[in-house]
Amino acid sequence: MTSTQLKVTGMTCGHCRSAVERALKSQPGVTEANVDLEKGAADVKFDEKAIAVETLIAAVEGEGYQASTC
Ligand SMILES: [Cu+2]
Repeated sequence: MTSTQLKVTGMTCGHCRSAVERALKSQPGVTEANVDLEKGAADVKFDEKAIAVETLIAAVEGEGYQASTC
């Protein structure tokens, strides 16, 4: 298990926040995802053997937001 913080841009409201959180949590290997709307950050706990950070980023981008590693 490892955790990482992603920088997420494009979120404007609570709906955006839950969409990003849901997208991250639905990925296999992700155990926890907490999104901070004001900071534009997502803390993700995941199994690094099951999923790569690039895939987490792709999941966020699939919802229409921009993500990058800090
Ligand atoms: Cu929104």
